[in-house]
Amino acid sequence: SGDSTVYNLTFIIKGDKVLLGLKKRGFGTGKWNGFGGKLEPGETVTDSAVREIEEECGLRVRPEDLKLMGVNHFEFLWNPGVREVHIFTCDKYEGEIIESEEMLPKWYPIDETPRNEMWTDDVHWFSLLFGEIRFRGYFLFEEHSSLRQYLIVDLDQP
Ligand code: 6U4
Ligand code: NA
Ligand code: NA
Repeated sequence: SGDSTVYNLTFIIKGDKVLLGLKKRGFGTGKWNGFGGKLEPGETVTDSAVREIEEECGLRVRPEDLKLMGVNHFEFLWNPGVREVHIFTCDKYEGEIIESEEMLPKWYPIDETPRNEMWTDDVHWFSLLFGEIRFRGYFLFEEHSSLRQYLIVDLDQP
């Protein structure tokens, strides 16, 4: 949509564990999150996700194995523009997990993720990923760690 910046964000899943990365630089430093980033010119959102996963944790995935679970729109009161984040899960991958300059990867049990060290919005949609419930979200931040308002629409509820 119009003037939004598009990002991808992927959570690698193995059984009851999820691979998170501790962000070591840039936007969201010090937070645990999935792997991802901004689209480069000419990339599709899935091509970009494949590239970011390999850059940030060393794993190779195929675009057709990425499952789109949600699309979130984020706005910050102090900053114009909208961030549109396409959120994927993936349970097929190859290669060895490696620490990158940007991320320190670590497996967490799905119900023991470090919520206080993740983005404030994640608590509102994270569990939907594992119930395989697709969603759309809107989040308005008034400070880096506080939400003014949010809305999540669940697309798979009967
Ligand atoms: P550079 O350094 O320009 O290459 P790039 O890797 O393209 O950066 P980066 O690392 O800033 O992008 O990407 C931010 C990542 O954080 C993306 O995967 C999107 C994700 N993200 C942004 N806002 C988020 C939020 N509120 N909650 C969340 N993830 C968010 O869980
Ligand atoms: Na990134
Ligand atoms: Na990037």
